[in-house]
Amino acid sequence: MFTNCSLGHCHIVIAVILWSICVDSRKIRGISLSYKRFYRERKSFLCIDGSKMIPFDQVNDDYCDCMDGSDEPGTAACPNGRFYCTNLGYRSHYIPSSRVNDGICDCCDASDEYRSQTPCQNTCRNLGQRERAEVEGQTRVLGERLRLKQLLIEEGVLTWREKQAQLRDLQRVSDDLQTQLDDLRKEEARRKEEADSLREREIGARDTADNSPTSPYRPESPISVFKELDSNRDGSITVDEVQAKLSPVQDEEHALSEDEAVALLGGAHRVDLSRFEETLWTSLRTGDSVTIKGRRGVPGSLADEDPNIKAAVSAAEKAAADLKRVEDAYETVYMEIRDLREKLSIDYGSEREFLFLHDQCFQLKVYEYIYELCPFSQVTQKSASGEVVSLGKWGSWAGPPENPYCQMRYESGEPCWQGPTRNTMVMLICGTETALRSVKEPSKCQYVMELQTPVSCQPALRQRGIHSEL
Ligand code: MAN
Repeated sequence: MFTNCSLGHCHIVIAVILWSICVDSRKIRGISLSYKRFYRERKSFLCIDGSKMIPFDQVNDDYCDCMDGSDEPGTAACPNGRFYCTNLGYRSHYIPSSRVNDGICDCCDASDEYRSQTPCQNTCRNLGQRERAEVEGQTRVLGERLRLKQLLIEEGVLTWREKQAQLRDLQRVSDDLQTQLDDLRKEEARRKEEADSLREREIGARDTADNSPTSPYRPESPISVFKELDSNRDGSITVDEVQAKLSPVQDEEHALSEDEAVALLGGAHRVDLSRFEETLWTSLRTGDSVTIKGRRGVPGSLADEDPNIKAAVSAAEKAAADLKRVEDAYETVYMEIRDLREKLSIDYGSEREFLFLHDQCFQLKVYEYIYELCPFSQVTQKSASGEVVSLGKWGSWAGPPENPYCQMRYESGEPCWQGPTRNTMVMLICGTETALRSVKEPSKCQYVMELQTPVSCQPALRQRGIHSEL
């Protein structure tokens, strides 16, 4: 370029180049687009803080004139100056102007080292591309997580609806059972009444039978029983005869002891008919302590003989068995309803996202413990010996007011030895899978868990602004 020029011409050309570099470096370096309006080439420059007016050629002249450093944006002259890296293709930012031409590349567009020996490369494009690819990757992952979140919400809502329907059905079943139960209770009362009146009738019939030798339902008389027990026909009943012929009502196999036999004979070892009627006969008639071996029913009762009484007794027994069966069934259903109600009455807040967590438990082994989190229910810690300790029962959502659903509190667990009651805070974090990720015990018996789930992902990924153009 200079080969053909005269020395005078060369001087002029060099001077023009140096001047243009100088003007260039003074006017535009280190200033953002929005600040350009303060640096219009006029005769004078007003420091941006308004403190001083200086001739424009003192801007970027490597001498600090303004208190706020605004006259030297492109040089290191002012201690508080700042240099704007435009970084086209990546992110713009300011650096302290002391770093201008310090031999270190700070701006990716190399603009801060315009007069240094360090050969800085413009790497903004590459950096921008890399970051954009990274953000795109993150956006893709987030998109996938949000899709999963949607599926889980739908699944949860579906389950919730099913449970509601189940609850309504169970309510109907329970109402029906209640009606049945009421009917059965009435029936039972009726049968009891009937049994009582049958009993009365039995007593009446016995009295009649006693007075009428022709009655078809004549009950056994004390004489006939006396004769039956008096095996050797010596006109008295002895302890041996009692032990041989009688047994306890509850256990026919069991023999009566001598003392028991003596007690039945009113303290005697032998009784005649009249003593028999006052002692053993009375015991046999009540039928609740001893009976004649191999004999059904109470001696002297009509129950074994009168078909009406027999029918009444077995009807009453059947009614009682039916009642018991229905009552058991009712109890089971009632418990089911109660459990379901309890679960459904859990306050999920306005968020239905978390319904799918219902009825699920998550485990994580940390050192010797296996921790288990059953959301909306409880947290436990199982030690190597198999002992299970409660780390808290579901309490409430505990996140900050702007996002209460990012933390769960489980409280009132097992009391800690010489310490507080065990409590657990569960932090919900965004991730592809739903799993327990960590358990810590930052202070004694106070636990912190991380539950990862797509349901905690939020649509807005906070992206740092990358611009490809000014
Ligand atoms: C058990 C565990 C621990 C807890 C101690 C406190 O070993 O529940 O997590 O720190 O008790 O005594």
